[in-house]
Amino acid sequence: MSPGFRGRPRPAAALPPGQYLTEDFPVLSAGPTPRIPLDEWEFVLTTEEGLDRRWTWPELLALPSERPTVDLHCVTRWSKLATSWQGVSLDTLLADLPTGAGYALVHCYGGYTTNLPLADLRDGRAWIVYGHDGADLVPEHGGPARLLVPHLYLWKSAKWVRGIRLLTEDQPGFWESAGYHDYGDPWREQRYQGD
Ligand SMILES: Nc1nc2c(c(=O)[nH]1)N[C@H]1C(S)=C(S)[C@@H](COP(=O)(O)O)O[C@H]1N2
Ligand SMILES: [Mo]
Repeated sequence: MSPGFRGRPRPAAALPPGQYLTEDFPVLSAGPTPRIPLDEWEFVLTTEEGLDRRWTWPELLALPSERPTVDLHCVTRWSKLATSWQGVSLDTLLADLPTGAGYALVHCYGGYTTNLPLADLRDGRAWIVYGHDGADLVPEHGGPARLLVPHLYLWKSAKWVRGIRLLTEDQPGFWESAGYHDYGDPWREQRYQGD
């Protein structure tokens, strides 16, 4: 048994350019961790016409959930592979919502925002997650619930998510206004504006 050998190595192609693997799960937050009592928690989708669709905490938990296992890629260059989550697909939340919007601006308890095209929230690529590794999602990592959109850099996976506003025009969020890339595809290494 050679030291340090643990099973089959993953192919290098599993990591986007400029990323390294980490086993632990760093916490990156731009401000203090908000604590949201579950009886006050709500998630609101707002269309470009101003139509609201709201879920309380028990209503969110009552929706069909999925258990995605996904790789995370942070713009600070760490990647963590095969992380497991539980939550509700955005396809479920967006179903039958009348919208022609092309963009989404995600809002959080605490004030953080991030933007992405609405299409990137569809087709089984984004979830509102409340479970991680078989337990409730801890506050430091975004509990009670966060957005998980793992095909983009992790700053798009908004912690303590409160709502998503659908927009006809793109509007930059917190890091996007500070020089980070508007889209943030790790495989194309879209870290900063102009990449
Ligand atoms: N509300 C909120 N969401 C956020 C952030 C934040 O500061 N506030 N940081 C983002 C950044 S830059 C990263 S890398 C990830 C970090 O998630 P983690 O702390 O669970 O590793 O959360 C993202 N979501
Ligand atoms: Mo980040």
